Amino acid sequence: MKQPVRVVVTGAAGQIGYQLLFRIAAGNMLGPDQPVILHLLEIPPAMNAVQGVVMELEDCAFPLLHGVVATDDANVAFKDANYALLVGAMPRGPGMERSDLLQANAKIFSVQGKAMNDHAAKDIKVLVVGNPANTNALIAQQNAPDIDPGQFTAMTRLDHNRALAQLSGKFNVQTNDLTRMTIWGNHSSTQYPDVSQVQVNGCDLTNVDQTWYVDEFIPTVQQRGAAIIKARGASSAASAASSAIDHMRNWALGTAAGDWVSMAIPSDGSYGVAPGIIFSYPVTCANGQYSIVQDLPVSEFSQSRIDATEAELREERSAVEHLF
Ligand code: NAX
Repeated sequence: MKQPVRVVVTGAAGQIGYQLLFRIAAGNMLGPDQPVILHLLEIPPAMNAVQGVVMELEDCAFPLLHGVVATDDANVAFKDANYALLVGAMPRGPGMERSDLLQANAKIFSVQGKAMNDHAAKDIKVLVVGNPANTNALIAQQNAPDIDPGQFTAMTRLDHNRALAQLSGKFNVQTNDLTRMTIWGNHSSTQYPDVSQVQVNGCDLTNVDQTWYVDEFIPTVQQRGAAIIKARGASSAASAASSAIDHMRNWALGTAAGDWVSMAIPSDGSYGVAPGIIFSYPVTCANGQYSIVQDLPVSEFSQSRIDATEAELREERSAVEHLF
C-alpha cells in the first residue's frame, strides 16, 4: 500500500462536493492502492453541514480513507496538499453582472492561490471546477508564484463527456467506442466541441451531417448545463463530480493509448493561442504529466470557433488582471 496523499476539496458542503468526496474516498480517482486524507474547505456558515458530511464519510468505513480534516481556514486546508479540487465559488446573484462575478471569485481564488503557495506540496495538482473555472484557475495560478504554473488546470471534461454522450446517441455506439474528442477553449457557451478527429472503434467518423453538427450538436453540448438546470431545478452535480474524477484520474494515472482527453491548461502558443490564459486543449497524460496533442489539422471553421473562445478568455483575463 502506498503512503496516503492529501486531497483538498473546497465547497465540500455543496452539491458537487457531496457527489465527489465519497468517490475519492472509495478510490475512484487515484486508484485502489492509494490511501487518501481528505481536506474539506468551506465557509463558516457551512461548517455545520460539513460536519454532517464528515460523519457520513466516517460511516462508510472506506479502507482507503486515512483521515479527514474539515476547516474554514485555507491555510489549514492546503497544508501539505498533493491534489486540490477547487469547487466552491460565488454563484451569480440577482442583478450581478458578469464582471461582478469575476471580481467576487477573483478574491476567493487569490486567497486560495496564496494559501497553496505557502503551504501545499510544490507539485500539487490543481483542478478548478468553480465557475468561471478557466479564469479562476488563472487567478489561483498567478497568486502562487512558487508553484509550477502548469499545475493549475480547469475542468472542461464535463463538456467532453457530454459530447461523447451526444455522439453515442447519434451514432448508436457506446461511449467507449469513441476516441479523440476535443473541447477547445473556455468552459462556457463559447467552448468549441470539435468532432473532426473523432474515431469510432479506431475508424474516422465519416459522413457527419454538417447541419446537424453546427445547428444541433454544438449548441446542445454548449447549452447542456442550462438544459439540466431547467429539467432538474438545480445545476449538474453528479456528472460534474464524475468528470472531475475523470480529469484527475487521467492526469495522475495516464490516458489510454490512442486516445486523448480535454483539459483546460495554461496556453503555451500551441494552435496559435498565445500564453496568458487557461485554455482547453486535447491532451494525453503519462507519469503524472500532460502534453498537448500537436499538429492536428484545423479547418477554417474550427479556427473561427477557437478564435471566438480565446477572445472571451482574454476579455475575462483583462477584467481581473489588476489583481495579479
Ligand atoms: P453549491 O452552491 O451547491 O456549493 C458550493 C459550495 O461552495 C457551498 O457549500 C459554499 O458554501 C462553498 N463556498 C463558497 N465560497 C467558498 C470559499 N471561499 N471556500 C470554500 N467553500 C466555498 O454549488 P455546486 O453545485 O456544488 O457547484 C460549485 C461550482 O461548480 C459552481 O461555481 C458551479 O458553477 C460550478 N460548476 C462547474 C462545472 C464545470 O464543468 N466546470 C459544471 C458544474 C458546475 O455548474
